[in-house]
Amino acid sequence: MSSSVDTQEGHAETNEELYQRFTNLVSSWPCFPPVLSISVSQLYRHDEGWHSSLAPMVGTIVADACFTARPSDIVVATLPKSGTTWIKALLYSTVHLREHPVGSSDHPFNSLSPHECIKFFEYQLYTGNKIPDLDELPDPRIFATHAPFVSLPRSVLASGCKIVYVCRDPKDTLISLWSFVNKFRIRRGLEPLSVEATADFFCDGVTLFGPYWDHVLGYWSAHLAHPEQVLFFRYEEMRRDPEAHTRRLAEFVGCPFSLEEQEEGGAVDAIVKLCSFEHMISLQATMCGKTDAVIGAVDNSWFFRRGVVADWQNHLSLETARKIDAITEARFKGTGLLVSG
Ligand code: PAP
Repeated sequence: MSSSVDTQEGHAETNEELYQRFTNLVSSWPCFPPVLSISVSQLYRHDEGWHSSLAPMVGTIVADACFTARPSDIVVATLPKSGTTWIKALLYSTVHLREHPVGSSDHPFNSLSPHECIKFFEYQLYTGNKIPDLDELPDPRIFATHAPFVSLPRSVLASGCKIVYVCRDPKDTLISLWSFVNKFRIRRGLEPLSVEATADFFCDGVTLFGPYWDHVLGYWSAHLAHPEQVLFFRYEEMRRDPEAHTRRLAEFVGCPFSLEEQEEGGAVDAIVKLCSFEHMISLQATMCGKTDAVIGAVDNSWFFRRGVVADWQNHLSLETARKIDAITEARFKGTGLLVSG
């Protein structure tokens, strides 16, 4: 795509120059080789204190500079492995229920993964020297990001558009991430990370878009300050009552189910079943499809592992679990984020 961006100095900068400028900036920040982080490539530490590999970090900064949000947009925000694929599926099928009734033979999920239906700014849209033209997309446009709240595109905040955040128990997030990153490491011929080494990096915050606790706190504070703009869900509570969360989600984004849809059509149940782990893994798009991302094509099946709560008990030592809980307790105490208060 050929376009240019006006710089503060007033001269037009090509997309290549813009990406190069931000690549140079990120390259000047501290970095951690893959042996010192949960990653397959070097992780950089952003000025705002979070970590990611080069291309998604540059994409995040380009999105901040170039994305123009509309008040009607919806942005899904998560840490990796917190339930992104699931919330994307629920949100997309809810917002598009009338065009794509659940069970229709041409439902997008039959051929596309939720990650192709709702794209990440930093992995799919603002990549490869491109500034995508998103103006033609019909309302409501839905995007996703793993970026922390402090690094969201500034127009997202200014527009007042809706932000849907999902967090998950850090121990399950860690185990899910460990398994996912090792798939990439094995594919690239790298030694898999041990669970204990992964836990150490996680606790030190040297993990994708982490520290975990900063990420969650950033969106939690935003939710407390602007509950009408930032919805805050927990994976564990979604598992417990997906129907109530789907209704809440629909209301929050301004697409509530009609009484008829709820009572006669069973729309909520149908969406919950459509997006359930068990149904999603049986889809052709999951079993055979891939999603293109700046880190390479990812098998859609890699986004599904077990989909349960507390699987960490099968992998982490009690000592490590206690260490993570102690950090969570210390960081979340008094914020209202701890389940016990
Ligand atoms: P991403 O951030 O890379 O997109 P994300 O979807 O957040 O990944 O995380 C994947 C986790 O969500 C996996 O958890 P696990 O490793 O503990 O199993 C995956 O199984 C789970 N997941 C994916 N889809 C669903 C779903 N429909 N219902 C419940 N959990 C799901």
